[in-house]
Amino acid sequence: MKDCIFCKIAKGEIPSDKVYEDDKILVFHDIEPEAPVHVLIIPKTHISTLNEVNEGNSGVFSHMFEKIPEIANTLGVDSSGYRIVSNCGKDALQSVDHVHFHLLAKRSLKWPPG
Ligand code: DGP
Repeated sequence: MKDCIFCKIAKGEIPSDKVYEDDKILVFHDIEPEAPVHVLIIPKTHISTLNEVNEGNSGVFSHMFEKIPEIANTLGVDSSGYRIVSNCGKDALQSVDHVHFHLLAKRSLKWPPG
Protein backbone atom coordinates (compact mmCIF):
# COMPACT_ATOMS: atom_id res chain seq x y z
CA MET A 1 0.00 0.00 0.00
CA LYS A 2 1.69 3.15 -1.24
CA ASP A 3 0.66 5.63 1.44
CA CYS A 4 0.52 3.31 4.44
CA ILE A 5 2.90 4.43 7.19
CA PHE A 6 3.28 0.91 8.63
CA CYS A 7 4.05 -0.52 5.15
CA LYS A 8 6.78 2.14 4.90
CA ILE A 9 8.10 1.17 8.34
CA ALA A 10 7.99 -2.53 7.35
CA LYS A 11 10.04 -1.75 4.22
CA GLY A 12 12.53 0.37 6.18
CA GLU A 13 11.54 3.53 4.29
CA ILE A 14 10.61 5.16 7.63
CA PRO A 15 12.87 4.37 10.60
CA SER A 16 11.58 2.57 13.67
CA ASP A 17 12.99 1.32 16.95
CA LYS A 18 12.89 -2.40 16.14
CA VAL A 19 12.51 -5.16 18.71
CA TYR A 20 12.05 -8.16 16.42
CA GLU A 21 11.83 -8.79 12.69
CA ASP A 22 11.52 -11.74 10.37
CA ASP A 23 10.21 -12.24 6.87
CA LYS A 24 6.55 -12.05 7.99
CA ILE A 25 6.29 -9.65 10.94
CA LEU A 26 7.91 -6.59 12.49
CA VAL A 27 7.86 -5.46 16.12
CA PHE A 28 8.81 -1.89 17.02
CA HIS A 29 8.33 0.60 19.82
CA ASP A 30 5.20 2.77 19.64
CA ILE A 31 5.95 6.45 19.02
CA GLU A 32 3.31 7.47 21.61
CA PRO A 33 3.81 4.94 24.41
CA GLU A 34 0.92 4.36 26.80
CA ALA A 35 3.00 2.18 29.11
CA PRO A 36 6.70 1.84 30.02
CA VAL A 37 6.81 -1.01 27.48
CA HIS A 38 4.60 -0.41 24.43
CA VAL A 39 5.43 -2.09 21.15
CA LEU A 40 3.46 -2.68 17.98
CA ILE A 41 3.40 -6.05 16.24
CA ILE A 42 2.52 -5.83 12.55
CA PRO A 43 2.30 -8.16 9.57
CA LYS A 44 4.67 -6.99 6.82
CA THR A 45 1.94 -7.47 4.23
CA HIS A 46 -0.76 -4.83 4.12
CA ILE A 47 -4.00 -5.92 5.82
CA SER A 48 -6.13 -2.88 6.70
CA THR A 49 -8.18 -4.11 9.64
CA LEU A 50 -9.13 -7.30 11.45
CA ASN A 51 -12.20 -7.34 9.18
CA GLU A 52 -9.87 -8.25 6.30
CA VAL A 53 -8.55 -11.43 7.94
CA ASN A 54 -9.47 -14.58 6.04
CA GLU A 55 -8.26 -18.12 5.31
CA GLY A 56 -5.85 -16.80 2.70
CA ASN A 57 -3.94 -14.41 4.97
CA SER A 58 -4.45 -15.70 8.51
CA GLY A 59 -1.18 -17.64 8.56
CA VAL A 60 0.73 -14.48 9.44
CA PHE A 61 -1.36 -14.14 12.61
CA SER A 62 -0.69 -17.67 13.80
CA HIS A 63 2.99 -17.00 13.15
CA MET A 64 2.73 -13.74 15.10
CA PHE A 65 1.12 -15.40 18.11
CA GLU A 66 3.68 -18.20 18.03
CA LYS A 67 6.36 -15.47 18.32
CA ILE A 68 4.72 -13.48 21.13
CA PRO A 69 6.30 -15.54 23.96
CA GLU A 70 9.75 -14.91 22.47
CA ILE A 71 9.01 -11.19 22.00
CA ALA A 72 7.71 -10.91 25.58
CA ASN A 73 10.83 -12.67 26.82
CA THR A 74 13.08 -10.31 24.82
CA LEU A 75 11.25 -7.33 26.36
CA GLY A 76 11.58 -8.84 29.85
CA VAL A 77 7.84 -8.88 30.47
CA ASP A 78 6.99 -12.56 30.13
CA SER A 79 6.92 -13.06 33.92
CA SER A 80 5.46 -9.69 34.97
CA GLY A 81 2.69 -9.85 32.35
CA TYR A 82 1.45 -7.88 29.41
CA ARG A 83 -1.66 -7.00 27.43
CA ILE A 84 -2.20 -7.55 23.71
CA VAL A 85 -4.77 -5.20 22.14
CA SER A 86 -5.90 -4.59 18.58
CA ASN A 87 -8.19 -1.70 17.72
CA CYS A 88 -10.50 -2.30 14.76
CA GLY A 89 -12.37 0.56 13.16
CA LYS A 90 -13.87 3.87 14.22
CA ASP A 91 -15.39 3.02 17.58
CA ALA A 92 -12.16 1.37 18.72
CA LEU A 93 -10.19 4.46 17.57
CA GLN A 94 -8.02 2.58 15.07
CA SER A 95 -5.81 5.37 13.75
CA VAL A 96 -3.50 3.46 11.38
CA ASP A 97 -5.18 1.35 8.70
CA HIS A 98 -2.70 -1.52 8.82
CA VAL A 99 -3.54 -4.27 11.33
CA HIS A 100 -1.39 -4.02 14.43
CA PHE A 101 -1.34 -5.48 17.90
CA HIS A 102 -0.25 -3.34 20.82
CA LEU A 103 1.80 -5.10 23.51
CA LEU A 104 1.63 -3.07 26.72
CA ALA A 105 3.51 -3.87 29.93
CA LYS A 106 5.39 -2.73 33.02
CA ARG A 107 2.52 -0.93 34.65
CA SER A 108 -0.76 -2.02 36.19
CA LEU A 109 -3.21 -2.09 33.28
CA LYS A 110 -6.79 -1.41 34.35
CA TRP A 111 -9.63 -3.47 32.98
CA PRO A 112 -11.97 -2.68 31.32
CA PRO A 113 -9.82 -0.09 29.50
CA GLY A 114 -12.68 2.44 29.14
P1 DGP B 1 -4.20 2.61 16.90
O1 DGP B 1 -4.84 3.78 17.56
O2 DGP B 1 -4.63 1.29 17.55
O3 DGP B 1 -4.42 2.60 15.40
O4 DGP B 1 -2.65 2.73 17.18
C1 DGP B 1 -1.73 3.29 16.30
C2 DGP B 1 -0.47 3.47 17.05
O5 DGP B 1 0.57 3.69 16.12
C3 DGP B 1 -0.44 4.65 18.03
O6 DGP B 1 -0.25 4.17 19.35
C4 DGP B 1 0.75 5.49 17.59
C5 DGP B 1 1.51 4.57 16.69
N1 DGP B 1 2.19 5.22 15.56
C6 DGP B 1 1.60 5.99 14.61
N2 DGP B 1 2.52 6.40 13.72
C7 DGP B 1 3.71 5.86 14.10
C8 DGP B 1 5.03 5.94 13.58
O7 DGP B 1 5.32 6.55 12.55
N3 DGP B 1 6.00 5.25 14.26
C9 DGP B 1 5.72 4.53 15.39
N4 DGP B 1 6.75 3.91 15.99
N5 DGP B 1 4.49 4.45 15.91
C10 DGP B 1 3.49 5.11 15.28
